[in-house]
Amino acid sequence: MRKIVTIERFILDNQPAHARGDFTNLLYDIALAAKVIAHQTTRAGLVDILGRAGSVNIQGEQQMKLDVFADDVIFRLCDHTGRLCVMASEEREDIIPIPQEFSKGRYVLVYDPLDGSSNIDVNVSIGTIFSIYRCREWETRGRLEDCLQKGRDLVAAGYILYGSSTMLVYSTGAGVHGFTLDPDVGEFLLSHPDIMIPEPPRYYSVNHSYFGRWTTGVQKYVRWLQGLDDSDVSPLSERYIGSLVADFHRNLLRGGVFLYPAEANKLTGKLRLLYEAAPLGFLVEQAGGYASDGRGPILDIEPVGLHQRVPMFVGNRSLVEKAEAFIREYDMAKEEG
Ligand code: P6P
Repeated sequence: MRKIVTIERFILDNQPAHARGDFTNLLYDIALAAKVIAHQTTRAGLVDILGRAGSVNIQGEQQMKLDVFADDVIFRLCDHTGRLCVMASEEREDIIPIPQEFSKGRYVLVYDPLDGSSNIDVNVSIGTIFSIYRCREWETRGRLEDCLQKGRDLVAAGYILYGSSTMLVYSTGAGVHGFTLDPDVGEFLLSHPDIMIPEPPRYYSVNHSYFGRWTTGVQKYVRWLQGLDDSDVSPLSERYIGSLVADFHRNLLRGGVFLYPAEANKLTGKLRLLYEAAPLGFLVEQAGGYASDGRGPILDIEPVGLHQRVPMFVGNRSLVEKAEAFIREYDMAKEEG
């Protein structure tokens, strides 16, 4: 029988050289938030927490009761611990300062409290995504600049997937590790150590209904993924749940590519750089994959706004680089005239 390793034990045994109590305890805080949110998501159908909260978030999206709950849990678990200098949530317009009455810390927490929340009331898996940066300047309380950091500067990132089981997957820059929640004892136990995206890839994930809105390069790439037009790719199955964390997780464990390209009326695509693309890009590179906006690494994009969106191609490096090749040949060449 494999040894039983709790996430707390794993974090402590594997904390990076720069980490002191704050960093390690911040990861503990996130694991606790995951347990609290998981407890509600698995009961959402039983308690009055389903459905719309009657409010709209900064994205103009109807807020579901559960994503407001998740946002509140993370904030209330982390605002007073003295580990953070500032927070930013995908559900809120501006940065979230640490209240004056609490001491400030050395880290920044950027999070999407519940991505895919439109799937809540049809019982499809949903997820929380988090990113941890260092504060740029230690002596000042957190500012917007502390949140606007590129993915290459992440010190940790991860997600919680609320599905058939609840999993927490994270990296501090030393590989990607997955933990599965044992609800009976309330512990995340190490179940997927040292995750590497497998070869050959098996899936591609995209919303085909937008085919007519994509550039020529993206259209040709997707047809290539489908094995059409003299494609040389080994056959891939199409899997698209419409819940980013679930689609990403499947491709991470089985090999594949997820893409949400730019569209004629959405030149920057739909997904958010800070809350989705950068943390998942950090994870996939730690797992041997690659994340691109179609022209270059997601992790090298300098954010200019909290809610900045980017096109996203993420998964096996070979598949993502092929997307860049099609875009270079059919879109960028045309742009350069
Ligand atoms: P579409 C959910 O709303 C989300 O932000 C991601 O979780 C998901 O990958 C994407 O949007 C789905 O978008 O346009 O295909 O419905």
